[in-house]
Amino acid sequence: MQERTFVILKPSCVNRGLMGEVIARFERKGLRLVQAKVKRVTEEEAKRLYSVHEGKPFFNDLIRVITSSRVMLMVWEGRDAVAVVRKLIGATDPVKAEPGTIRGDYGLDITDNLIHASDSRESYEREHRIFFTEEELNQ
Ligand code: FUP
Repeated sequence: MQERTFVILKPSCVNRGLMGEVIARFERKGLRLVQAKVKRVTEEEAKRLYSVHEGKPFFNDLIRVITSSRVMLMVWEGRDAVAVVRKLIGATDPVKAEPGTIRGDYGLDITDNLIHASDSRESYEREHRIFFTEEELNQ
C-alpha cells in the first residue's frame, strides 16, 4: 500500500552533518522524497507537534531541543512508508535502538534522538499539516 510519512531531522542531525546519511538510507531502501524544507521550528509549531507529551517531565527539554536551530522537514512516500521509516530510525531511546538503525548508529540521548517520524497514518495526517501546505505536497 503506497503511503506517505512525515520526518524531521532534528537540530543535532543537521548540525552534525548527518542529513545526507539519513537521506541516502531512505533512498537506498526505495522510498521517494516528496518534499523537503530546512527551517527553524517555532515554539508554537513544536508544541503542536508534541501536544500529546504536554505535562510530561521531558516536555520542556523536547521543545527546547527541537527549536534550538534549523531542522530538515520532509515527506517521504513508498509501500508502507510509515512502518518502514520507523524501522529504519529505530527505538525512541538510542541506547536501546538496534545497531543498523539511525538512532542505534548515531545517538545516545533520548530527548535529542536525531530524528522524528510519524508513528501511524493518523499521526502523519496531523503532523504534516503543521509544516506543509497541500499545494507544496502536490507539486
Ligand atoms: P518517537 O515516536 O520514537 O519519537 O517517541 P515518542 O513519541 O514516545 O517521544 C517523542 C519524543 O519525546 C522523542 F523524540 C524523545 C522524547 N522522549 C523523552 O525525551 N523521554 C522519554 O522518556 C520519552 C520520549
